[in-house]
Amino acid sequence: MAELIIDDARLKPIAERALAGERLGFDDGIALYRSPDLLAVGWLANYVREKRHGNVCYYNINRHINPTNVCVAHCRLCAFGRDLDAPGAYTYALEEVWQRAAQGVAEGATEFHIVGGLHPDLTFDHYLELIRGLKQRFPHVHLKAFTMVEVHYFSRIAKLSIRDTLLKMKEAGVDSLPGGGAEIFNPRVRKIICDHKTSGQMWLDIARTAHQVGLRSNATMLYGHVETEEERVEHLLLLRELQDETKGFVAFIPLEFHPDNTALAHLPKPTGFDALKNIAVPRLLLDNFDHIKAYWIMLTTRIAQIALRFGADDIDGTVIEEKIYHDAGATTEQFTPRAELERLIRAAGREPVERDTLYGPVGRSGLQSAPSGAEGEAAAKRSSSGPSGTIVTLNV
Ligand code: V47
Repeated sequence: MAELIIDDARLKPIAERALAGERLGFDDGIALYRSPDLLAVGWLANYVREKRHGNVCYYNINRHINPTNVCVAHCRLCAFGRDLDAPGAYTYALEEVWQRAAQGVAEGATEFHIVGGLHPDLTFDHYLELIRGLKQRFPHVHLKAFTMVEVHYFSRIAKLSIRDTLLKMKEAGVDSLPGGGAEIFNPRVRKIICDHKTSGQMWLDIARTAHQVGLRSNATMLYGHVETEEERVEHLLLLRELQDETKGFVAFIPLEFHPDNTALAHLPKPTGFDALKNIAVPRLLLDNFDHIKAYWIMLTTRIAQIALRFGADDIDGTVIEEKIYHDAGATTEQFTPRAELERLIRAAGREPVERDTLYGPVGRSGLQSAPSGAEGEAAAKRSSSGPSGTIVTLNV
């Protein structure tokens, strides 16, 4: 019998509803964020996580490819984007993209994660050629390519509707979309951290259209800069509302803000407490999202590992050559080999399962397949540390 001891009396009614599987609301989200009782919040999130996924923790073998860092958006939150003629600006020729992809395949990648800057001169056709070239050379690799912000930009430069832009991307070989560019949807925050970028409403509209044309996507939230708790909860509930409508989101990834080398470098860095809260609270509010990722690149592998007991069921992938966070001062490695990801997962008492981008099984010898649907539920029930019963004790 598992026991939850709550130090913060305000959490008790929320705990009871979370344990009963009831949907939590705006005020609950605020109370969870404001509560200093991190262990109780994390315990609840872990309960929900184990109910869905048992002891399994997912990871994938992927390769990030950032075709250009030239960007016209000039977001204050970003250390990656450069002007065309600025020192450090780069744009890969298509051959270079394909070479990097071939290296990823040699290392076993099942996914290419492709995002880049909004380049003033590259055409939409160039990006379509990049995708076609990848699909032709590596037909078995899932192409998770271009954020809603890039889709918006492509639609403007190609003078196409969002729907037609997405359809052309799909036809060229894009399989799904990553979750970046969401930041915080609230316009007050966007004005400070990414003025001129696709609005929050537009991001959601593009995600809806992507899901409608059969392209699933991830969703993110960038926390730890100028946003309030209310703005975080609002962001999460907007995602939940859209997920109710489309069921198109695959995973949610909380992204911790890294201020170094950005125009917001004066802001204090988010803390470990923030990191775990921003895994746990989304797990509790996003009751219609299957997966919460602890993105080790920005959390560090140490915090990402702990997050596997605070609501996360996925530690992302091997990554290989991450640029966006490393330009913003991330001190993590750019690559974590499969054996090390598995070691971290096992050391947290979880069972590593390699997945593909959409959480399907990856058939490699010696590796388990990712359980899904009824199979996943059965795995959760079998799990030794799955939630077995609960006593809620108020310790005040
Ligand atoms: O959109 C940019 C963020 C995102 C900074 O879908 C920054 O599986 C912190 O979206 N500090 C890109 N964050 C990363 C991303 C992502 C990562 C992992 C997995 C998936 C997925 C998506 O990174 C950007 C922006 O929100 N970002 N600059 C910075 N200085």
